[in-house]
Amino acid sequence: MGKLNLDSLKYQAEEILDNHWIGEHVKATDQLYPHQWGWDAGWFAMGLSTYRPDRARAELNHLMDAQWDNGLVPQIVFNPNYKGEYFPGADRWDSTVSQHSPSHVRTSGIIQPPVQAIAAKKTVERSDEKEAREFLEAIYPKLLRWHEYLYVERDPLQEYLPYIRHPWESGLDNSPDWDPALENIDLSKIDVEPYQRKDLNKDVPNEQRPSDEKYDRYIHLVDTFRRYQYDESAIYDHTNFFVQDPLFNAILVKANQALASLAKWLGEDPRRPERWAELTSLAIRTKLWNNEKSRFVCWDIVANRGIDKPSALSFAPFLAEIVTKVEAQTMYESLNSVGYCPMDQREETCWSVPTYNMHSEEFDPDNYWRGPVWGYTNRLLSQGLRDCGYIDKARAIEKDFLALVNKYGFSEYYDPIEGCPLGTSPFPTSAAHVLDLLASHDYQF
Ligand code: 2M8
Repeated sequence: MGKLNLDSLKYQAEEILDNHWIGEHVKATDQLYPHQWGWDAGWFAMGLSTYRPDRARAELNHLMDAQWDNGLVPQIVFNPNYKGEYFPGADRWDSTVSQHSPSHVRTSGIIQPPVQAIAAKKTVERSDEKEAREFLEAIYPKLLRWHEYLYVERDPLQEYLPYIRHPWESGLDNSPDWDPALENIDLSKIDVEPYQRKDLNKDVPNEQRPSDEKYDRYIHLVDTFRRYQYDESAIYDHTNFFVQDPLFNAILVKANQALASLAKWLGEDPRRPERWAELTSLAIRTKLWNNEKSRFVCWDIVANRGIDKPSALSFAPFLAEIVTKVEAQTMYESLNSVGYCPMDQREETCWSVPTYNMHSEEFDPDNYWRGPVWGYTNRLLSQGLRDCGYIDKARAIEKDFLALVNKYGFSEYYDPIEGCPLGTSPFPTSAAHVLDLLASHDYQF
């Protein structure tokens, strides 16, 4: 690996975010995702806060301004200037059918992993005190309401493990983790209303995107949510994709901890988010740990069974230090094995972390979330490893991501064997990951 010029990476990353700044927020990408995305907004704020905390605050404010009055923070806030460029767009979602959606802006009717409180904490830490306070006083109640929505509307079993009801809510859209639960939807009995994908034949080869068969199921879910006017209990009665995801919930634990410390900073009572963090940690450990396989799994609520897949998502509980020392060591050994590119298998014969075990049948090095290395998962896992004391492994994962970006540019994702860039490029979220990473640690590569 050649020497990494970290100053140059920082400069390039800032330039990408600046070029995608459209006045109120970062456009997720020029072609493929021309709107504001919920969890990307959080990652953008983490990156922007390292050099333009004013923009980090604006990014989060723009997203939270589109919050529904039941607390839902949408996966997409649509920009009317790019109408027709993304599918499913504002018309297909038609958020106006919900009594809870905002009237001044159109959004989708699903969510994404709740990274925003974590982003708000970093933004506060990197802002001037006066501006931080003004920002936090306005955004804190909205963040609290967002987490409350997850526990009130998304946890009908009252297990403190909010569910996702669409694969897009996980952020890891077509991970093999969702395949068994998607099979609960019997396509032979459904006429999906006609649609035309907008993600194909653009700047990304079609084989790197999810299949048409997957899209039929995705769109069927969207249409059903709209038909039931985004009423959560009606959706619960009439659809059958409900999954408790360890990654989503580990992020929620971390976000609750961030919220609790923001509460203290403001002089508010931190006990609700603290309690949520404890109860969700406990629930992940008790319900989602598969003893036989020694790993965390997703839980399919409809089939009432674990979905045991060897994906990067199964290591997520590192993130919130949910594991015991013994479980952590077992997970570490698995994460540092040949299926996920171990530290001793270098240089450049593989890149960590593949999002799916490379020795599994379903592994695909080039297809979206079915194998490639992504900044989101690298960032989350390395943070978790650091928190659990696995510093060398964390640094190896961070170094791999920086080296991939250095060698191939700021791509959306990368082939874990060849290392080559995949998806769209430049990808602003990868730029944000790099900025936050460089601001968080001192490297001597
Ligand atoms: C991808 O997801 C969107 C749907 O949300 C899509 O494929 O159209 C995912 O990688 C997701 O994690 C990401 O937030 C989004 C925007 O970057 O793109």
